[in-house]
Amino acid sequence: MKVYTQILKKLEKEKLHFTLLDPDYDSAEKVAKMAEKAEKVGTDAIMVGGSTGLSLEMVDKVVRQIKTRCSLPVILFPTNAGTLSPNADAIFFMSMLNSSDLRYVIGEQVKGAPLVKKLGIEPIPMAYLVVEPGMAAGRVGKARLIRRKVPVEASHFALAGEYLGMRFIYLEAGSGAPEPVPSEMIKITKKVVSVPLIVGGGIRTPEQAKIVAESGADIVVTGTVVEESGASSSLLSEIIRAVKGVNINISKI
Ligand code: 1GP
Repeated sequence: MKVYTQILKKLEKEKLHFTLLDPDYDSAEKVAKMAEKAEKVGTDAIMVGGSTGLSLEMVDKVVRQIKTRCSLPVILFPTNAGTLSPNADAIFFMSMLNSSDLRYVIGEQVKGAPLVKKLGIEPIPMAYLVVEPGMAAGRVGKARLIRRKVPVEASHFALAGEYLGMRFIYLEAGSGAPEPVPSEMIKITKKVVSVPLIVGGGIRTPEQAKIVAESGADIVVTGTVVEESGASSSLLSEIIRAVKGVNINISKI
């Protein structure tokens, strides 16, 4: 079954949690062990990506290692067309709609599309929207950051993404952001879009994960918390429990 179909099927039953792993972190073996732990505590997919300093070799090595230890779908979360591992199950074929640089809106996508076809990786179209503070993703992608105080901006971008045919909308505060995407922004965005909403960046506690899910995120992404907690997976386990404890209909009421 295609990764996209698997995700939609799971979303009929519960909210999901994806773990983002940065191939730049230490060794491929270590990253693969994190994926293994994340799977054990109930994460639903592994995303592989990072904003800076990645090579195809690093990404591919990490993807291959992860596949030996973990049976979850591995989805590429790329910054550019140069890091497309043929061993990944799928790729978030994303456009940063609020970038001021065409390269991140359509340039890298034009370079990457023939490669994705040739390698046979499943592309999952996604609108990627970077919210203040944006962190490295905002800087590298030259984002015109969506202002935290103007939540409606996010919903307009999201709706445009949906009308352009994107299958997912990703609201991103940036990896390591001091705070997650504001709750009000998630609520307003969820109200207008009908495709699944992914929210990530700055989620470090089960309480924050719960608020993000209750506000309307269908999929919650955490990265830093997994990398920082190293050997311990109890915090991740609590975060996942908090996400899955939120009723899928809560934001439809
Ligand atoms: C970044 O949203 C992800 O793209 C994860 O962010 O590292 O802050 O969890 P964190």
